[in-house]
Amino acid sequence: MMKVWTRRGVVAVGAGGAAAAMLGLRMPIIAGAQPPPLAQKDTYVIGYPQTDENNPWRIAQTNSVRSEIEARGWTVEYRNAQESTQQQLADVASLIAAKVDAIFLPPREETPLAQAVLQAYQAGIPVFCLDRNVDQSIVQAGNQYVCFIGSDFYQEGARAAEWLAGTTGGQAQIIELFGTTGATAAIDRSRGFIDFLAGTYTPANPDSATAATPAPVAGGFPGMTIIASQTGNFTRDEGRTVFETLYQANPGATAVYAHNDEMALGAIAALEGQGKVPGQDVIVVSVDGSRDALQAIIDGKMGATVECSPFFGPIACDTLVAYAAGTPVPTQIINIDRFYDASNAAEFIDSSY
Ligand code: GYE
Repeated sequence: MMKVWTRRGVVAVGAGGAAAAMLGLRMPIIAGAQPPPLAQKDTYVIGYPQTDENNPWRIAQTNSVRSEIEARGWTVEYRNAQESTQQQLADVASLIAAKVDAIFLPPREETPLAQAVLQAYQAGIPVFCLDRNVDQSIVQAGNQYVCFIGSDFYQEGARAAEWLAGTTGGQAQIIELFGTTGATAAIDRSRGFIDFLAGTYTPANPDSATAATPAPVAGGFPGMTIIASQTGNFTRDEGRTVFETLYQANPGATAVYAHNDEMALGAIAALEGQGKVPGQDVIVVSVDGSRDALQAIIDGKMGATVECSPFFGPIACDTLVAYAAGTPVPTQIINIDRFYDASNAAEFIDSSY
């Protein structure tokens, strides 16, 4: 879906809306708002408030964004919130105060960071949301910020469920390792997985439709049950400790669905620590496509992982240049991702991160 901007400039937020934003309340979308314009320049200062650097996916994302910005002779104002939503809010505030030209924002949690997007909008700084999105009941792409660039997480969840249903013949007792609570990637990966198993998954996004998009299965998979679900915060350590506890309480589990590879690798370590054979006693499926995950697939410990590309640098910078030139930019730009299992992990491991 394309959205064309007419450069009508920024529509002011009413006093009531600003007060509501300060109180952290949800506020209605400002109809007819336009993202702040961006001048065409030879060089830009880009604010990049990263969520954390605690896993290979994040490090790969930062390297991609930073190296692309620097290759163009632009400047990056980098911040690292170290997994704190409060810190990321403060980081965006500091980038607004520094009057950067634009912000590439990977929002840690979608609702709190919507307020940060609103503040950038009020300050006249265009925001491009990378990899995670913000709460659309507070701000919207094409209105208060330029666009969302990232994967279709809902589809990722469905693809993981489809593979698991096929591999287990529709019979599984599943432990779900949830990503960061409040993060788009976690919320939608969970929904897509649950909906596919329930038979209610319907491809939601025409922009990510490919031959690999799971077809809805009428009636779903009644033999597949999520017996426990808890956040492991997208990290390997928490994935391991949380899985240990959940598996002790649910020794009949036959599968793990982790919202990212790091937590899946933590679960694999926990299984091995308990004398179990991951890939046989318990089937593991996750999302990302990191090097360690592809190696675990080659080793037979992980069954499959849905790719979620972290390489945002070129697409983010190209989109910014198009926006500055007044070229129509889609309000969402969806990455088309691969799927890795035993059939292709060896082929792609060298290009992984
Ligand atoms: O899957 C995970 C990271 O938001 C898509 O965040 C991203 C996710 C990614 O920490 O590994």
